[in-house]
Amino acid sequence: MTVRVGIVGVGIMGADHARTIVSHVPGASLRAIYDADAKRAKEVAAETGAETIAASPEALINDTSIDAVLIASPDQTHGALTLACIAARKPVLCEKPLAPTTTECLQVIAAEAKSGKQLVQIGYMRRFDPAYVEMKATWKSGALGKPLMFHCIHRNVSAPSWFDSKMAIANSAVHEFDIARWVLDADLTSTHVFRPAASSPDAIVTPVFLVLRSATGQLVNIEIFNNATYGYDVRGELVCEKGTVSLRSPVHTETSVALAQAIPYPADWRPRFAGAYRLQNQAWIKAIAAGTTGGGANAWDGYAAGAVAEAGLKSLEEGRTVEITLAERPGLYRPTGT
Ligand code: ISE
Repeated sequence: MTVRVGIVGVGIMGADHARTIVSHVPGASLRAIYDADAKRAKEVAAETGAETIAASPEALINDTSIDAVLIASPDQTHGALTLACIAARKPVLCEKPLAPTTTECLQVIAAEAKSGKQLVQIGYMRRFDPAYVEMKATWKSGALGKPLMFHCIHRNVSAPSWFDSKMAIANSAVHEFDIARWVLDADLTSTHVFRPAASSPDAIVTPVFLVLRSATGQLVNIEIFNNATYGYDVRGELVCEKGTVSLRSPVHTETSVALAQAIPYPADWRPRFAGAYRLQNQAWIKAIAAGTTGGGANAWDGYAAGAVAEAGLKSLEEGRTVEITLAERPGLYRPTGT
């Protein structure tokens, strides 16, 4: 069976997904794309060979020749489009975050639980990244003892001026929230957000530094620095009773010249997580063809990361530690971390 995919939103991430689907995902075809920018849609269709350009997101979602939908439109559209996919009973891979508010996330959970079938996967692709997979397997093997602390660093080269500290939490740190829950097998129960003083009055650098606790007692600290300038750099070190396990980024070469040795940094997340995106999309399509769900983060996980983000935004505003209490999990969803 070929799974015919439609992609809503072909900006940076949607176009990347389109390329991944056509080049690296056996059993999938790119049936249609939609983008609010018609010129962009045409360019991506020409590049990827997408069969048609849909007139609207709704037309794409309800098109009977489309089996599965990938949502990569702006964050604030995710919730409503995911609900439309559930109403059409179509499997959907929605880019993170599931929705900007937990109220909206819970609407998706309620609709999916009512449909009785898991249709939603969230694009928290790090769960497929070999380095994080190995990190989790290493502590689970018991060789390092129990985890105590998880240090997470997330640096981007630059971000637009509207990408403020709130966006750092709602759009960037959500990756860390999800992967910390997944690696530790535990929900996050409180957060406190700190910010360094601005280096100058007009500085656009807006790093945030979060300290969180997990339900099983570990401390997690997260640095998000979206204007780090030197490269895209994601680091993680899990400190356990008898040792630590750290992520290594996939690099292929190092250069020695002019009395220095250099290892390159990617300009953004796409090269760093290319393997994870491929594995995620392959698993999604394979599961759809088999009539099952694709593993990865489900709608509940999307809600849980959203709840941490909401608490983080509150902490940013109020300057205090904010507790995180999750709603009751419907039976449709597997326990945290599995
Ligand atoms: C972006 O939306 C992503 O998802 C990237 O993975 C992340 O590194 C970046 O900070 C986000 O803004």
